[in-house]
Amino acid sequence: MSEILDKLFECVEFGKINAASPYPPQLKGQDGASEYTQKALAQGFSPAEIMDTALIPAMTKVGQKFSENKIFVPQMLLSAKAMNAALVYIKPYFSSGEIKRKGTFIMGTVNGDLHDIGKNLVCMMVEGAGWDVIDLGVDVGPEKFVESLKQHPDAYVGMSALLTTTMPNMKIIIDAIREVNPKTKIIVGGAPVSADFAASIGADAYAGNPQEDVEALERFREECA
Ligand code: B12
Repeated sequence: MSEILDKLFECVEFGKINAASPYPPQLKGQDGASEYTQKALAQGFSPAEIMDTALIPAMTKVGQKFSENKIFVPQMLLSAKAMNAALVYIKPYFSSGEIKRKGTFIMGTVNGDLHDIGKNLVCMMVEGAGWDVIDLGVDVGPEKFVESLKQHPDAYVGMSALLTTTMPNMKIIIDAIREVNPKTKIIVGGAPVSADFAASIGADAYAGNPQEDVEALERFREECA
């Protein structure tokens, strides 16, 4: 890999957003993901090459480190921010069709629940892994999920719940989705949710963290190919 893409990988892995950002201390005063992405494009690297050899592998590594408790929420948030700073320059190529998205992921925190920190992390990591993400926000009931699925019938769905009192709403939403689109793959997550609970409400997968979510989406994509 070229030095510039190595540097971009490092910026995303360690959460160096741009030249002005003081974090992480070992990269203080150096360019960040924003500058390196612009430089890489100016030097003729294709957006797809930048995504596939620097940005996505860096986010995959971040996801793995988070799964293994080697880094924690603040570090992952900074990495996701660095990724987003890079994506600002890459996104125009998604809309032009030069880069293909892997698919669409519709995500929301279920009705009655306002916790969105985990959901936002999942959205950022999934977007960083090359998916189009539709974030429906918090307090999302069955109607909104179904409406979004009507607009994106091939999308995969993710739901988050942080309250034991809102976990049952996941089943109501799944039942509503199955009525209109029985084949939609649905992933559930959130601190009180477990694999057993996911199975009991008819979800297709449980994922404990954003990395597992990305892996489940990749599995579903391969199954559908
Ligand atoms: C921050 C917080 C709040 C904030 C939320 C701010 C926000 N914008 O989200 C505020 C102050 C608003 C809040 C309010 C309340 N909260 Co609160 N809150 C928390 C707290 C401290 C942290 C949650 C958090 O953000 N964690 C960090 C994120 C990164 O972790 P996470 O959400 O679990 O997400 C990770 C995974 O679960 C996973 N994930 C999450 N969603 C999904 C989805 C998918 C598809 C996948 C694959 C993965 C995934 O990925 C993330 C990264 O690994 C927790 C305690 C705790 N330690 O968890 C209590 C907690 C969740 N809250 C609790 C309660 C009771 C409430 C209130 C009812 C309090 C009250 N009496 O008003 C209200 C409810 C408001 C409502 N209707 O939702 C209880 C829930 C208890 C229970 N058994 O249900 C907890 C556990 C605190 C406690 N110990 O009592 N809360």
